[in-house]
Amino acid sequence: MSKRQIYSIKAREILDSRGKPTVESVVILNDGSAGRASAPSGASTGKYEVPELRDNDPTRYLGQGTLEAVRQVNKIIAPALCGKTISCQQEIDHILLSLHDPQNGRPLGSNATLSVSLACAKAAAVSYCLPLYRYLGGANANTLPVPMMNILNGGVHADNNLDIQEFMIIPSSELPFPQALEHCCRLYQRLKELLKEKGLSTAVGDEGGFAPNLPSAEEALNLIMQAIERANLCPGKDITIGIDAAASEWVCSPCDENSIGTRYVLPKSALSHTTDELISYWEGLCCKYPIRSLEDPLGENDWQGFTQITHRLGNRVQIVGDDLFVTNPQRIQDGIDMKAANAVLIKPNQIGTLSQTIQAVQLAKKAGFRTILSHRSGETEDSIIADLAVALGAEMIKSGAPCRGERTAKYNQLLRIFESIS
Ligand code: 2PG
Ligand code: MG
Repeated sequence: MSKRQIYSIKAREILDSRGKPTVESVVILNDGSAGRASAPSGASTGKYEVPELRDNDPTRYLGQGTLEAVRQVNKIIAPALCGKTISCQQEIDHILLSLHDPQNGRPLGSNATLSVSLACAKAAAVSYCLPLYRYLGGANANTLPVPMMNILNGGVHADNNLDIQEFMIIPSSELPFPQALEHCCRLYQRLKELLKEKGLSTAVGDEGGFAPNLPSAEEALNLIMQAIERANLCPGKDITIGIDAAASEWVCSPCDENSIGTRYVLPKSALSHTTDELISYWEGLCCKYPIRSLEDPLGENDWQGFTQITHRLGNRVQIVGDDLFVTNPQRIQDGIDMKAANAVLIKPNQIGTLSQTIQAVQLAKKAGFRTILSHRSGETEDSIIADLAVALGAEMIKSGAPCRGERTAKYNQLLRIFESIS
């Protein structure tokens, strides 16, 4: 019996930041080392994500319970993985992917597989007496990601009238992480001040950004510009802006045969655009404001639109595929071949295991795409994406506003990592 073999795996149902259940798994090794990890959960979920498993039992948590996923961990995963060597992450993940639920013959839920996959990596790091970012990243993992902070929320993350899901601020990549963080926090507080002065709501959305009702996206951007100046920061230099449109939520139908692409109808404002019109709209906004990053500016099936917008704006704006790629190496490869973006959002729960997440990052990096480790709108206090961002050398991290403990947990972990590598 080796000390680095898996001794036990146990899951439980816990709550995420929206008060919905999710899965937490604990992996214990023969040497007593333990790793605990949980699965986050999205709201603007991409169609091609590996599905999470929900109970659909209306008598518990309005059907959102995760006891079935807990059962999958305890009854299917644990027997298959106990006795395996913890440092063989790829083999562990390969087994996780090959398992099927005998009750329905289907692959396991991503909330079951991911929580175990991540908990295994954490247990291994403990056993080797290394911080997780060092265990996974080796000696070269010494660069911290630039935060992209979502300070104004809309779309399905807030009950206001903004169709764009996220307005983010991006500090200069020249700054050490703590200073970059300070710039973002200062700006966030200045924005709050400004909203109060204007009699606008300072209530926050799911990711901690403010969620006021505003007449238009331009008005949201104008407020951010004012807040940048109030924070004594220079727009375009100290701070640039990122947008996540989450435009898969806007897709209405494919256009008729005389027009190219997809028809988009923005659910809150009822504005309607073709692919071409939407691209021109983004181009106009990028000319008017210091926008450096555009995530999901088009829907998850609009590959041609993505190729077109990358061709038009890609030399000055980061075009990020989230729902388009769903952290899936095959879809990322398609995107590379089609030049459909120049950056990839990386969300481990979209694909379900750590090894596939690592593969997705490596593939993107090899093609010169930027990588952004990302939280989900439904999060837990697990800060693993901070360690993953450093371990995998991701250029950026997206973890919401500097508000709400499940968001700041990731930024705080990066402060700890910064201290230990400085
Ligand atoms: C996104 C994410 C995180 P959700 O679209 O990028 O901000 O949202 O987790 O709801 O998919
Ligand atoms: Mg997104």
